[in-house]
Amino acid sequence: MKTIFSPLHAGHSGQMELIAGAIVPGFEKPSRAEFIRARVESEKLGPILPPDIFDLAAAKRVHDPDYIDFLPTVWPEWEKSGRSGSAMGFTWPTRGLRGDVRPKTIDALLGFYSFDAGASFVKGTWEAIKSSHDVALTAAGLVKGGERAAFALCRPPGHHAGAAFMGGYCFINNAAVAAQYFLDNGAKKVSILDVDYHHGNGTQEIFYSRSDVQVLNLHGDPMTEYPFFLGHADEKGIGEGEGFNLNYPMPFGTAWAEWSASLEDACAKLAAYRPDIVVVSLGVDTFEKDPISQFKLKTEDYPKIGKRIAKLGLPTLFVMEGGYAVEEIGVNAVGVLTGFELG
Ligand code: OKP
Ligand code: ZN
Repeated sequence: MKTIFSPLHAGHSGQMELIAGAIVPGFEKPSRAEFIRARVESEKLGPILPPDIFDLAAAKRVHDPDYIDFLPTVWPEWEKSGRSGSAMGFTWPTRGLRGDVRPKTIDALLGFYSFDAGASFVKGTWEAIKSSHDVALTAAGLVKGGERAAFALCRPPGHHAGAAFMGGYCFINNAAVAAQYFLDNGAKKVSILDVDYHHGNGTQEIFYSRSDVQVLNLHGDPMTEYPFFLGHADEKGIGEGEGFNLNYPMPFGTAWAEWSASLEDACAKLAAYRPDIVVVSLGVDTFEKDPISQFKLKTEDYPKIGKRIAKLGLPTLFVMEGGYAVEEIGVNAVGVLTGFELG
């Protein structure tokens, strides 16, 4: 399968994040994408191609246009206000505060358009976000054009980004943009299968009241794991979307036996939905050695994930999400893809 990759991801580097009481260098770092790219090459998965350049119309089909227009202004505004470091908010409109009135200063807007301090900007961040979005749409175009599968080597990731918020290393929801692109170009139904360790709260939020996108999420139980405030099993969709959102929260320590049982159930539900296309939000932070995650999948499990997805027999777009055990991220992510190709 072809891989779409842009070197512009590397401009999003050196950003800081707030975690466990300390401001630390971001776990979501450029070497992640480079290890994956190197493994795609050494495993001879297929050609690695640069993205085409798209305008933001497709992104604005799933995100609020105001939010998308805000993103490129963040770093220039931050610099204009005399700041350096990482641009991130520190005040969020939670319960009891006004989330419906758009404020005016950069600090206020960063809070307004975020749900946490986990998506911060440096100088090259917007160009990286835009390239990641272009990567997803270019790879989607290959699948639309008839390829069995394609790999969007996206960085930064996207699944925590909602219609009008960033967070959790995510800015534009690449998988959601791609799913909408398929619907706008002939598909009637798309399934998004999110196997990242963290619940894809943004993807869930974007499609929660819709029946043309089925969203299936396998993840750490939000009672104990980030993003904490979405991803419970009783969240099934609303209105028209009722029954089209499925969550599989699992406890710390979950290994292949239990994880794969959830995957099996999700794949059965997915097959019953009969989508035209599958978008896989591919995170490999389920890995036993992931530094910020608590599942116990092993390197040998990743090809089995790909194989099971291949058994669905549907055109498939893989969109890269998380994975922070940088040394092994390439082996594990590409393991899914080679498992798919052999499956
Ligand atoms: C992104 B993806 C908050 C830090 C908490 C965030 C984890 C984001 C994971 N400042 N950790 O789903 O792999
Ligand atoms: Zn994750």
